[in-house]
Amino acid sequence: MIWDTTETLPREEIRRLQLERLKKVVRRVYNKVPFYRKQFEKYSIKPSDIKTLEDIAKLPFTTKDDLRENYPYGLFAVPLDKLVRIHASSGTTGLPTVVGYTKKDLHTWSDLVARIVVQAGVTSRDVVQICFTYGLFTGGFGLHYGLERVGATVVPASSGNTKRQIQLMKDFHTSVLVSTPSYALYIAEVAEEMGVNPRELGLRVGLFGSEPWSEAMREELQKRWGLLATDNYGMSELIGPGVAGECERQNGLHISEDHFLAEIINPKTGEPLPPGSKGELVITTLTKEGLPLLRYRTRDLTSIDESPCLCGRTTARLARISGRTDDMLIIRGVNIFPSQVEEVLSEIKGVGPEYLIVVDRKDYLDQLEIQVELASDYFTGKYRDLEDLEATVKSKLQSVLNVTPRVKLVEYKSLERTAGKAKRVIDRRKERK
Ligand code: DLL
Repeated sequence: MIWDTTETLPREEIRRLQLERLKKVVRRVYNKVPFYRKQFEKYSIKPSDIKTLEDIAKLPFTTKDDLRENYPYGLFAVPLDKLVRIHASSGTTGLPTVVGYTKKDLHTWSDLVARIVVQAGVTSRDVVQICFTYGLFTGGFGLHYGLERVGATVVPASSGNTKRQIQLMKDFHTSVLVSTPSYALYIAEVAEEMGVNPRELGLRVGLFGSEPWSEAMREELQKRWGLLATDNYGMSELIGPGVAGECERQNGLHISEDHFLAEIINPKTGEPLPPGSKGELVITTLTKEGLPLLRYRTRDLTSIDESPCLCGRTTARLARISGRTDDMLIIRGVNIFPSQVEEVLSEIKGVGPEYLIVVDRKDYLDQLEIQVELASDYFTGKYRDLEDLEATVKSKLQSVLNVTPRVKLVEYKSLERTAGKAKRVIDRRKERK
């Protein structure tokens, strides 16, 4: 099913709509947001300079630092009395990023989330358990209102208290799970510990997002739960969940292009890259009233595919997010992404999907340790086998990363699980300075 007819517009129509909306948002921020007015003056640009979609490259980028420097409300384009909701991102480094919504923004947001849940196959007959935190994080409330818009029966379970989550699934006949992919895996582990086979809980769709994951993790989730695991992408600054999501074909995340104009740039030079290239995703919000953003640098690495999808939607699709520019670790001068580690591990039998990268510095030299959990069914009882497995993991990681890591095999379930976004990296080098 398709939620909204704009999802199937011919591409020229989408581009026409985008240009009309781009011109409008550029004029609006110029008139309403002093920060943007100053930026335009600094770069000697006028709203009238935007005549085509390509002209967007004339505009300066907006960054997370710009939001922080204008904390909390400095970039808002409406007075506070027009805002009806505030959310904020956790702010692991420094001040949180604050975002605000007008009534119309909330309406749009619910519609955008409705699109992604419908394209994943959710209907009004589903009972949907939301295991995202309800609060300043956009995941809980974002999915909640979109699912209600579709008419699904929402169970606002929030995250944590995992045994209770499983009990709720059983009692309420939950058919759809909303969570981070790592939490979904953890719930399955806890269910198995309780003697419950997750497959017998009868869930049919998983709406997973908010953190990077891999195809191997998708397969694992589909196998453990017996559901269709779909990916969806979003970001608080842009609106929250609902920016892009997979359809049942699981072949890229459809971008709601009538509301977001997506570009891929070279993260080093800021140059726009041609369609299909991999680089940093930059998004301009086309319809947001409360906090419109021009060319927002997401720091997420992906590519865009404009070819038609078998589902009939014409919107361009994002490839799975493969990492963040700021996730990149530089170890002894070599660039390393956590997703590379995940990919290597997914190809080795005997180890599970959970890992932790620990970076430290000793005698001015970077040290890389990768802790890898054994798979749940790994048991031979022979020390020699463990040694062999460790050597295999080490040599495969070494050949892909071009750095020699110390590999530490750890017991199944010994790495920390979280109910939110998984933590894959501990970098102790900062403490050493
Ligand atoms: O995570 C919004 C969201 C909530 C999306 C629920 C999907 C579901 P933030 O907390 O602001 O917003 O974090 C945004 O999370 O820049 C990505 O790095 C990462 N991220 C979000 N979705 C995905 C995904 C929400 N599907 C940041 N795959 C983004 C990979 C994702 N990374």
